[in-house]
Formats: sequence, C-alpha cells, structure tokens
Amino acid sequence: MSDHETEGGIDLFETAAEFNEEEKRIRDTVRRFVDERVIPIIADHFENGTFPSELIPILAEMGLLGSQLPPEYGGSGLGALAYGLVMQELERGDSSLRSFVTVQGTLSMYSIYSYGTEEQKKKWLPRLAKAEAIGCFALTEPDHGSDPAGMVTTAREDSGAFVLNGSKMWITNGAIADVAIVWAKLDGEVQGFLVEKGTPGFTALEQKHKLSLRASHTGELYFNDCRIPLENRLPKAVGLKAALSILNEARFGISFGVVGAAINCFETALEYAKGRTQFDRPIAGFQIQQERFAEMATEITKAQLLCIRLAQLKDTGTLRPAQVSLAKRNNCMQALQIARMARQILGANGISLEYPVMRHLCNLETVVTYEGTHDIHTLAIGREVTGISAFK
Ligand code: TGC
Ligand code: FAD
Repeated sequence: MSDHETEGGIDLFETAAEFNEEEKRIRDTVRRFVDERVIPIIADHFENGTFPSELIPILAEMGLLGSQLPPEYGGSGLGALAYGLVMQELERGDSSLRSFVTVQGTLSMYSIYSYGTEEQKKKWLPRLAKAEAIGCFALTEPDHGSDPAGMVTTAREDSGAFVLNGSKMWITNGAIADVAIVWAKLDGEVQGFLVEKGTPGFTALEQKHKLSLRASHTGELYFNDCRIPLENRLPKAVGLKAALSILNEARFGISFGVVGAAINCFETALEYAKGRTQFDRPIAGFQIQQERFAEMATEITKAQLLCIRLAQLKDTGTLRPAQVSLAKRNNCMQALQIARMARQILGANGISLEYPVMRHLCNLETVVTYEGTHDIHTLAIGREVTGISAFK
C-alpha cells in the first residue's frame, strides 16, 4: 500500500479515518464481493448486453437490498455512510450493479416504505429485500423526462378499480419487474400506484441498442386500460413531491457510487502509466500525464469529502434536496471527466473492454443524465442560492 492509499484505495485526505469499524467491515465485504464475483464477468455482460442475474440472490443474502430500512421490513438498518460505501464499492465494479441496487432497494422499497399502507409494506418489502420479487420505479415518459410534472399517464377510478393509461420509458428493470411503482395523474394530481406483472393491459418490453449501462435491464412500460385494485394505490404518495423525495435517496447513493467508478478508472490508469514505457521512460513520468493524475486525484478527494459531509447531514436528518443536487451533479460530472482522462492515459488500450475505463466512461454518460440531468441539478442549486426558479 502506498502513502496515498488507505486499505480502501486512493484517499489523499484520509477520509477513511472517519469510518467506524463496522463501516469499514461493510465496505471491505462488498469490495471483496466485487473483486471476486463482479469484475471477472462484467465486461462480458457489458459486451453481450446482459445483466448478471446470478448475482441477485447474493446481493440479497448480503443484505444490500433495502439496507437502510429497519429489519422488520427485511432491511439491515444501515447508517448513511455505510450505505454510501456499499454504493461506492458496487459502482467500482459497474454502474449497472449499483443501478440494480438503487432501483430495487431504494426507489422501489423506499416508495412502499415511505408511502405505503402496513399491508403493502408487509406484502412487498421482505420479498423485495430477499429478491423474491423485483421492483422498478416508473416516472419518466417518452415526452416527459426532466419535467415529470407534465406527465400524461393517467389513473381514473372506475367500478372499484383504478384504470391506468399511458406509457413509461427508460425504466431500469422495467421488463423484469414483478411490481412497478408507477407515477400517474389521478384527477390531475401525480400519485403512486403498484402495478403487478401480468396485470391485463400492462405490457413491459426491453429497450435495445443502448451504448451505455449495457449490463442493465432498461424497459418501456405500456398501460392500456390496465385495471388495478383500489388497494394498489400508495395512499400517502400524493403530489409530485412524493416521487421527488424518493429520488433524493437514490441521488444520495449515486453521489457515492460514482466515486467508486472514478477510483477504478484512476487506479487502472496509474498502474498502466507506471508500466507503459514510451521514449524510454514510463509515461507516468511525463508532466502532461502527471497533470492528469493530479487533476483526477484532486477531484476524487473533493468528491470523497463531499460524500462524508453528505452522509453526516443525512444522519442528522437535516439534508436538503439542493445539497443532494450539488453532490450528485459534481460527483457524476467529475467521475465522467476522470474516466475521460484515464481513457486518454491508456492510449488505444483505453477503448478496449479488456480494461474497465471505457466501460465506466460509457456508463457514466447515463449516470450524469438519470436521476436528474447535470443541467437540472445546476438549476436546482441556482434556485437554492438565488431564491428564483428557472423552471417556471
Ligand atoms: P417543484 O415545484 O420544484 O416541486 C414540486 C414539489 O416538490 C418539492 N420538491 C422536492 N421535494 C423533495 N425532494 C426534492 N428533490 C424536491 N424537488 C422539489 C417542492 O418543494 C414542491 O413541494 P410543494 O410542497 O411546494 O408542492 O417541481 P417542478 O415541476 O418545478 O420540478 C422541479 C424539478 C425540475 C427539480 C424536478 O421535476 C426534477 O427533479 N426533475 C428531474 C426528474 C428526474 O430526476 N427524474 C428521475 C427519474 S428516476 C430515474 O432516473 C431512476 S434511474 C435509477 C437507476 O437506474 O439507478
Ligand atoms: P430531457 O428532459 O428531454 O432533456 C434533454 C436535454 O435538455 C438535457 O440535456 C436536459 O438537461 C436539458 N433540459 C431539460 N430541461 C431543461 C431546462 N429547464 N433548462 C436547461 N436544460 C434543460 N427514469 C425512471 O423514471 N426510472 C428509471 O428507472 C430510469 N432508468 C433509466 C436508465 C437509463 C439507462 C437511462 C438512460 C435513463 C433512465 N431513466 C429512468 C430516465 C432518466 O431519468 C431521464 O432520461 C432523465 O430524467 C432526463 O430525461 P430525458 O431523457 O427525457 O431528457
């Protein structure tokens, strides 16, 4: 281990000194799992456009699905920092794996936990935690992404049922989900509904031709007079605010996750640059490459410091949406820039799937877009500091 590392990888400002023994143990367990089970297979899955489903039961067994929820609902009651470190280590492997855990354990389970009835929680949360059922979170529509308030999917009450009409697009796990958390307008107001796989009038298709997040399922959902029982409405999920509050939880995890992808790119580039000789010298000795390493190390360090503070604010219950926007926006864009720099350092090998860098780079192009684009988070921060909304 060199001076700039802790046992968890590059850490110039020794942020790991803030982790307690339990947090380090959890980080190391997930790190080992990723090294042993994910990294050896993920490039093939990326190339073939498949998700490593055989890992799903292991993620469940490790308690990583809904890990922040209380044990009575199948969670592990993890604190914010431990949860963040789990996401960091998973995304060091691949964004698709972190995405799976975000959608299952955070977007789907938190929606039911925060806004569901006791019956809905008892029915779904333990099954989702054990991966006996797969969930998805369907907010985005073909014509309404950044502006979900404009959604046109509707629900109406009719003879003891809700009838859903409309479509959703770009839904992670959409085509494999047993239960979809669907956001639709009931009497003009956005509300959350549970739609089970196989319900007549509900069709889910896999989206093809992605060049990013290839090792992840992405689906399109169609609702054509789809009748669901009245008890499938999430009664407390009334208003767009409900959906947006769940996004905060996921954006928090992404802020940590992308640091893992950035660290993996940095470490790959460093090892490569020390071993690759041109003009009779290791390329790591050239000033231009050292500038790249200094830039990457600085941005990883700043992102790590942001994450630590983000977790502290979350644990004290004072975290504001604009703070999450700042961390998501900064860390995603910096991770993408780091992946681009690392790719340059690897020269032609930078575009090969034999190294993880281009895979991370392609994935991060999605991660800067979903859960609120870079621009949307820019405007969320702008609104916080000026007090004026650029959206309306
Ligand atoms: P606006 O008027 O600002 O807000 C409506 C109400 O919501 C409140 N609010 C929030 N509450 C909690 N957390 C947040 N982050 C919140 N943002 C806003 C707000 O205070 C207001 O409350 P109230 O009481 O006044 O009613 O709404 P707007 O329509 O102007 O939109 C604001 C905007 C643009 C920031 C919002 O629409 C937005 O965040 N857009 C981005 C959409 C997005 O992020 N979609 C993500 C889809 S899910 C996904 O990508 C999953 S990928 C998962 C994976 O694979 O990992
Ligand atoms: P648009 O909203 O059309 O934006 C296009 C461009 O315009 C962007 O650059 C944007 O920043 C910019 N723009 C928009 N509004 C403004 C503005 N006011 N000011 C300045 N610029 C603006 N969604 C889900 O609901 N569930 C999921 O599980 C999910 N998984 C996804 C998985 C993948 C692989 C991908 C790629 C997306 C996923 N999404 C999911 C959708 C994602 O959240 C949306 O793509 C995202 O919110 C952006 O919406 P959009 O693609 O419609 O872009």
